[in-house]
Amino acid sequence: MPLETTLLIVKPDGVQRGLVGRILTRFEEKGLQLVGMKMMTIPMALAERHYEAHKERKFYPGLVRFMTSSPVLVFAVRGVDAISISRKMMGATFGPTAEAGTIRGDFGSSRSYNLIHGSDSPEAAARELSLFFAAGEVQTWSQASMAWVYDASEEL
Ligand code: IDP
Ligand code: MG
Repeated sequence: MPLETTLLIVKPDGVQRGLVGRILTRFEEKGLQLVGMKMMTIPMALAERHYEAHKERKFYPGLVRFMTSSPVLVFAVRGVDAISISRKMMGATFGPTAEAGTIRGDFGSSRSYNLIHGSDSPEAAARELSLFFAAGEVQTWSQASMAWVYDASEEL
């Protein structure tokens, strides 16, 4: 399984509801390494590019309006299989039907205000990381606890 870096965003509803800490904590607790973080109000043009795959969908204008309406917390985590692990931790797209135990399942009750974005493939992760982080902003650092997160003798 590959070592991956993925792009996550605590959406405006997560920031407004004071859930940033609790959401970030879940990723730290899982053993994913924090490698980038910034608070920002997403400019309209960036939100449009980020979600351009959904441009033809009915919900697209509302989605772009929502994502630019208030600050977000953009962060990046790294780990073995980080993309699919993060997606599992987020839960299914809609709060009301997301599994309990996931971020959306535990905190979300809306189809559009669903607290968190996460890249859904290696290609999306590369694209989104470069949209939100300039070269050098994503860190490479040695974290002592990783010796106890991964079993070095284990076949990955
Ligand atoms: P994802 O965030 O789980 O990857 P996508 O299908 O990529 O889900 O949709 C992107 C975002 O657009 C969702 O997280 C949600 O905020 C919003 N969205 C998706 N489908 C709908 C919908 O049917 N109604 C309203 N908003 C939607
Ligand atoms: Mg998506």
